[in-house]
Amino acid sequence: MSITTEPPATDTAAHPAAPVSHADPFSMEFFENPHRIHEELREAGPIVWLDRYGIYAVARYAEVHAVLNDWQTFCSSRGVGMSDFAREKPWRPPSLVLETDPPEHDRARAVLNRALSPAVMKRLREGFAAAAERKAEELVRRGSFDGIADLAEAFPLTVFPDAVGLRQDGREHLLPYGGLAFNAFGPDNALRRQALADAAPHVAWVTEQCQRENLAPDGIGAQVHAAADTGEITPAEAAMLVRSLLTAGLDTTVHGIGAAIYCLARFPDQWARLHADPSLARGAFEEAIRFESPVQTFFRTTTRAVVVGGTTVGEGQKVLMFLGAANRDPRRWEEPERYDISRRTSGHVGFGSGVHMCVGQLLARLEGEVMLAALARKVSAIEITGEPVRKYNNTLRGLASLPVTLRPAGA
Ligand code: Z7Z
Repeated sequence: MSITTEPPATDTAAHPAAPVSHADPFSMEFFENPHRIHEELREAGPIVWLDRYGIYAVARYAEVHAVLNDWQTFCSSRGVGMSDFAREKPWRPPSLVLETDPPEHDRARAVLNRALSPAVMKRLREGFAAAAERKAEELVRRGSFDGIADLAEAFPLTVFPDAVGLRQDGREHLLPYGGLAFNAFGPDNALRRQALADAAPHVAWVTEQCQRENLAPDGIGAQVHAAADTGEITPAEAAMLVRSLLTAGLDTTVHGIGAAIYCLARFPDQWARLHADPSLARGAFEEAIRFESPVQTFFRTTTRAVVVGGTTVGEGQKVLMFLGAANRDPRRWEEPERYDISRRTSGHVGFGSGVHMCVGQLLARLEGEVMLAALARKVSAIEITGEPVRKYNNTLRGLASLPVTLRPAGA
């Protein structure tokens, strides 16, 4: 491993500076096609200096994985966006689980782990599968539709807010709020500024829904609040953890399901395999997470000087991790550009890695699996019938629109 845990030598000449890249990974051009620059960044070296922003970046699997798994050196408590909370005021009160380090992190994490546990998934599965079945029937009936609005967004919106226990009205704030939070991790660019300029009504609604009295008594949100009854967390902390669910729980799964549909439409042989054996749905979803990496990037901040790939990185430096580049690093993956639903995907960093690894991954996988399985049983092929339109976000990679037509099974 090219990350040492030794303090760096005092002789800085012993550690050459990182190669420099002028790339802007938060530009529209980059969002259109990140893959070529991902390769350049991987090939440039184990760590690269992005001079446009004055930050370090890692794009190879080994370094991304190593940074994610060393929270002592690469902390989250100074923010996981470009902004350093030690220097700049965060746009909202920091998350108790995302933007903290152990031991504080672990207390919040334990509550969310329980609220999103395998036992909870077991309770949700039947209802989610039935909702997926109804959605698949509707889409087969329509034949042609938008794979993003009518499927990737529509399905999570029918199951996730109910599972959390949200009221019916106002749910239209959820996707804009998620979009805002994920844009806010980026630099002070037009995307981030616009998102913050439009934030107020979404922030107000989400904040209100986090209160215990606004959550159904049998939902995931109420379960988080129940942890306040034992004194494990305070009522105010419970509301903040519900905010985490609402921030990170919807846009991410929308992009995951969107990625899977986009992959399966571009690789018809893989749809054929899935149609022949719908039990491959979970693998098809997981491989789409690796292949598209809906969460493309986020940051850590160094707590001390550390040597990464031979370069000394000083204390208090932002390090950008390219999850999407790591998930297609040929040093780690065989034929990384191939979408293969039976690939052994374990170890991909699409859900992160280490102590902060996605706490909602079981819920995401449940949604992805049941939706893909329902479609796989009813549909023999899916065809892209119009130009896909990309959605621009500083963190999330996905489409705004994907016109598709389904061929019903047996037709
Ligand atoms: O706790 C939170 O509000 C929260 C927000 C965003 C938790 C996690 C995330 C997140 C998810 C960040 C995926 C980056 C990637």
